[in-house]
Amino acid sequence: SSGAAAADALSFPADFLWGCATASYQIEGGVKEDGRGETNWDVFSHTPGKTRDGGTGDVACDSYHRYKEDIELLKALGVKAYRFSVAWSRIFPSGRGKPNQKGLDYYNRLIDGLLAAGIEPHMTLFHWDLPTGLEGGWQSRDTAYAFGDYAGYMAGKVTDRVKHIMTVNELRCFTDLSYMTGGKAPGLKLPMAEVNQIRHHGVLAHGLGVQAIRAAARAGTEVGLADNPTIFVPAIETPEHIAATGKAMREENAMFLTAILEGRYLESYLAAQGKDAPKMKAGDMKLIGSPLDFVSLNIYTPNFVRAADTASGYEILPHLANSPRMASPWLYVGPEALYWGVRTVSDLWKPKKIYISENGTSADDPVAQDGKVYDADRVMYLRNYLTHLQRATREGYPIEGYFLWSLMDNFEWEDGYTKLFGIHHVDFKTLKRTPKLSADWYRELIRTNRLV
Ligand code: PNW
Repeated sequence: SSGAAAADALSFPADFLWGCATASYQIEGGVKEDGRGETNWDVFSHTPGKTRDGGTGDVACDSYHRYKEDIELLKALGVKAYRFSVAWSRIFPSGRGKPNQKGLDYYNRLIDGLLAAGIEPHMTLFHWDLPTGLEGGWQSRDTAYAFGDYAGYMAGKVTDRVKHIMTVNELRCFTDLSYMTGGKAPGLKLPMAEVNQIRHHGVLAHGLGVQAIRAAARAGTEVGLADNPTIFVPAIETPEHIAATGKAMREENAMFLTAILEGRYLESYLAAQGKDAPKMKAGDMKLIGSPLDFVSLNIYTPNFVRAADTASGYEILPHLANSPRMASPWLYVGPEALYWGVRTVSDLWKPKKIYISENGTSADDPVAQDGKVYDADRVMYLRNYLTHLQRATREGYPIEGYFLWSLMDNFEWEDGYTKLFGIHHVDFKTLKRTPKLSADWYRELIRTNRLV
């Protein structure tokens, strides 16, 4: 793992953990089955105009019924690990109260199936599908406590078999993009005082979750989170721009990852928010800063930064209309993001272990005559990004593994089914899964443990 010398200039460390990632609402379907409760995304996706072409997760990839096929896909790829998320409302239909055994049974079947196939389950507890029974959603501090209770319950039930638990996925997405800019459920555009409070409830939920998991888990359980800090890349790889990159990383993520890894809010963040700064209770920051066993990063897009004579000491260079990007408008191409994401997090906060919990791309490649998708552009994207991750392993950064987003085409939130990230094509009429060219490429990468 960390720092192990590579066999040659293109190899990954021998025990590097290759995986694929998915999330409950994006793949499961079965939204009314076995007592699952309603979530914010059920409501949002059924509200006209909120998702592209009115897409919903009602059926999605039907993994609630086809999880055995998903495990077969994973086996055929040769991955060692699978990152999936638990639908909170299958376990506690209204977010708290009496647990629903049938919901838990589904995840037990999935976990046992993965283990039988020799695949490590890496479980995320919250990937945005919030039970609507939790009135007020993330606006309510109570939601953070409900999350802690749910996290502790799950840890008690699964840590005999699940050794890696992530509390939440992508703080910025379920706070800012949901309550400030409003593209994601529940689609609100609130004033900053409320947004900052929601951010605080998000990081507090994570901290309460960590504590509850530690209290309930078997020995040997590793706890972390999957976050998507804004990733910075030095405009030029010189000491001054590298220093500016670290500053930007810390400052621009002050309300999320910096708060979690330092157990405090930076003065600069609190000062900038002024009267809109979050209201805290005694002990909150200690909970938020609960020590972690690993940090997982979802990395897609770079932001180039230069040292500058500004108050902060840096300037973030804007993305341009013709900057290279993939099928999703926000997905700018910058393979260096994978290296610099790992390096800045490692240099700033020295976590014991780092994982890439998501990386991948949308692409528009059509189904060819022979029924296969030849997504050479996705292969190009992955090969380039992984070249830079391999550099991080070579230089001894504690990067343990990589989860490709995503195992298969799925419900891409407000983009519905118009932006597809899978390395397996899913025919959403028949639900048949077919490996794309990128799946063949990933299988070969895993087999050789070497860039191909
Ligand atoms: C992540 N952005 O979302 C999520 O964790 C996945 O559920 C999702 O399917 C995947 O990436 C692809 O989108 C993001 O605007 C959504 O920068 C938007 C952004 C980043 C990540």
